[in-house]
Amino acid sequence: MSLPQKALPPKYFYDAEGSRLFERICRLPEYYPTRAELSLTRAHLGAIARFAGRGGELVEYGSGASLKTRLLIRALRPSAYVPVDIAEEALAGAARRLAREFGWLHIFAVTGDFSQPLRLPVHRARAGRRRIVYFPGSTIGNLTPEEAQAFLRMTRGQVGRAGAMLVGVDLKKDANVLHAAYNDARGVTAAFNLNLLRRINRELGADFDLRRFRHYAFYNPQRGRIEMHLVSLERQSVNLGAYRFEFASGETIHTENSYKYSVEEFSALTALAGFRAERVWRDAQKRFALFGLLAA
Ligand code: AVJ
Repeated sequence: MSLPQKALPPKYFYDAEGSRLFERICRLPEYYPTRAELSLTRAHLGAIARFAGRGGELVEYGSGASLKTRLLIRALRPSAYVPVDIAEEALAGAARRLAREFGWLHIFAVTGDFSQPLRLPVHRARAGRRRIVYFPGSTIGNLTPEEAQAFLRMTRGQVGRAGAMLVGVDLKKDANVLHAAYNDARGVTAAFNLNLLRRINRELGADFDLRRFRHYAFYNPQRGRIEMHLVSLERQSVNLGAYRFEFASGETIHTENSYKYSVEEFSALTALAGFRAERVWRDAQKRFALFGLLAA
């Protein structure tokens, strides 16, 4: 917040209310990624299961217990399922529901920030169990390509030589389609963005006036990313603990990037991280891709 371009990391969106708002985003008609990923997962489930192998240890970063996770658990029959998420409540609820639905499944939920090297519980029942890291939802799009490369490299270390990774990636497409997805008619994305300020007010005792900030999202074609900002509607100052932040009229807080890749771009990125993009599955409209990565 002290930098010339004020910015907040998107991982802080996901308090209980933010997690609920995100679930609503996923059901919006304009927000195609969730449905596109679900549809490609359904369409290619058999091939995905053959690629990942059955009976391994399935680690999932982010994204709670969605429909596509259930499909995968049913198809892979993993020996253990390790969901990792920063949103504690959402994670606990999801793990409970999965435990009820899949009585045979060993679940080890880990509350944590997977952008940092994380220690995963050691419970591999037998040596030789393969570890599969599942990173769906295009969450990797929140990272810059440099950060994404470092993250993939870290994950490459976690899965080892015999392991694999499944990564969901949102693809480059008509900027108007992208624009609509992050500027929905019902204003749910706007509420999701503004909720970050409400959270800072509540948890850090700041005095952001939400009526004086507006959601602004656009596609930046040079960078290949959606940028979300909160625009100050007037000149104002905000108190946050011992700090005081001045805003010029029109000045923004950059709250999120959502990178979009071509298949070639993302394949090249994985190669720089020690992976090989062995398989790429896409939905019928080629909006979204699931990459099956093996150690190079
Ligand atoms: C959860 C990061 C994949 O970038 O599309 C949705 C978050 N932000 N609408 C995305 C988000 C605004 C989402 N990810």
